[in-house]
Amino acid sequence: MSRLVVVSNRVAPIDEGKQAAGGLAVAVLAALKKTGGIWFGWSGTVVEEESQSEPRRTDVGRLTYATLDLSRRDFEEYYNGFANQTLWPLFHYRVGLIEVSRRTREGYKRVNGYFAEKLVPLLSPDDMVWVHDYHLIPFGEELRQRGCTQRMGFFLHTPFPAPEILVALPNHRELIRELCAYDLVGFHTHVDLRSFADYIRQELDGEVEDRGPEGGMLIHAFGRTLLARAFPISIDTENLVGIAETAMRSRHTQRLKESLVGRRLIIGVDRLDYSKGLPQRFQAFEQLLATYPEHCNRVSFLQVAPPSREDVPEYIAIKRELSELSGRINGRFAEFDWVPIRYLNKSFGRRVLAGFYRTAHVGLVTPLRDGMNLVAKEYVACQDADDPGVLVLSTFAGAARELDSALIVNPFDIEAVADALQRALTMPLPERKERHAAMMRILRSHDIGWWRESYVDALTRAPYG
Ligand code: GDG
Repeated sequence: MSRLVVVSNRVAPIDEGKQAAGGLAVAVLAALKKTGGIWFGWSGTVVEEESQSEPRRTDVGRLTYATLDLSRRDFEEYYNGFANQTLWPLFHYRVGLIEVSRRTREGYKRVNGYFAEKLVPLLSPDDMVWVHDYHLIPFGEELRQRGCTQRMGFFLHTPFPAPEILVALPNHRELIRELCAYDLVGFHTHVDLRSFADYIRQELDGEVEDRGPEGGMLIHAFGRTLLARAFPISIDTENLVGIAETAMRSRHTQRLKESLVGRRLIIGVDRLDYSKGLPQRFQAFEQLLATYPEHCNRVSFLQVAPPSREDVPEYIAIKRELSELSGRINGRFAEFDWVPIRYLNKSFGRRVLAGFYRTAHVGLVTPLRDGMNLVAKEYVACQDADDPGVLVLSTFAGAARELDSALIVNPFDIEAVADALQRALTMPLPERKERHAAMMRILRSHDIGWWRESYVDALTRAPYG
């Protein structure tokens, strides 16, 4: 079996251990352990001098972690700049937020070139290279320009926007040419895949051969042939079911339960990001209390929102907005013995979170756009099958394509989300069980192992030309 080389912006810190690692890190590690290989990317460290050092290597069994530091300039232009102020908002349909600058685009290219330069000496001819996410779109082309002929795949963790959105990016054609340097391009959903195929047809006059729902689409563009396919990412379902059961005995879960004194709980868990629809979610909860006052002093809303990308102005702004909003709503409805919104800017361990999910009667997941949204899947997996909570899920999360037994909402329609909350809080047990069972069937058949294996299998079959 060929060795796997995984390239991602961040390499999950080795000493964080399994507990702290997110779903993706677990999937990547499992794939790497199977085949042996390298996990290559940024160390997470920013240094003052120019980035030119050699990768730092750590061997753990058959697995090598190889990481590079970024200079302050590279961090600003590549990471904060083009990746997070241009591509992230663009791919999440927020054209009004995109920063357009030649400087950051060049910084993005430069860092991808620098990373590729440093990976080349570590590669063997038979390796398979699997590149992750929007930070590293040009990486494959940079490797090819350096003579690499290995099989190369890319997986996009964000949505892929409709062509009408993508063309707002100057040099969008160049970005898609870079994407077409891979042999395999994976998306979360068929909606993303269709947007990519539409771009190829409309903007490039390229050819698209549809091979059916599981077969993906063969793309002929820029003189190359590649396979584009949907691979909906998932969670380690069975493992999480087990964790959630034992988490009910943990001290944190007990404390949460005691603090509710019989009240019901709605939970949201998201990185603090404007794509997650948090202001609209807070307003929907406010609307619930205003329209259905019987829930006052009877329901609490716990929102866990660890800060992220704190150097980017839009993230500073959303943080301020949410503090003000939660303060105002709490001021309007709170009683001396009840605070409606418990808004927390910090993170918790996976086990603690699993206990919180299981305690909550409603999981409220309302992004304005999301590639997949793993929280939705985690919430469902953590429920007690005999008395499950209800998932309220945005139609604009990739997860809504699979979890169609959730209460699907339009997150912009605040009154409708409030009504869905009301329906969730009053849903009879048989309906809750039926919806939960339907979603669990999907999460069991399509777990993170399925995702990893189907992607690696498709990459093994490359090239497609
Ligand atoms: C990107 C795409 C796509 C959150 N708070 C804590 C915590 N988390 C964990 C969750 C979940 C993960 O972080 C977040 O994953 P999401 O999928 O919900 O969202 P993004 O971070 O935006 O991820 C997304 C994903 O990539 C995978 O492809 O689904 O669409 O945007 O696992 O549980 N984990 C812990 N403490 C926290 O406080 N331990």
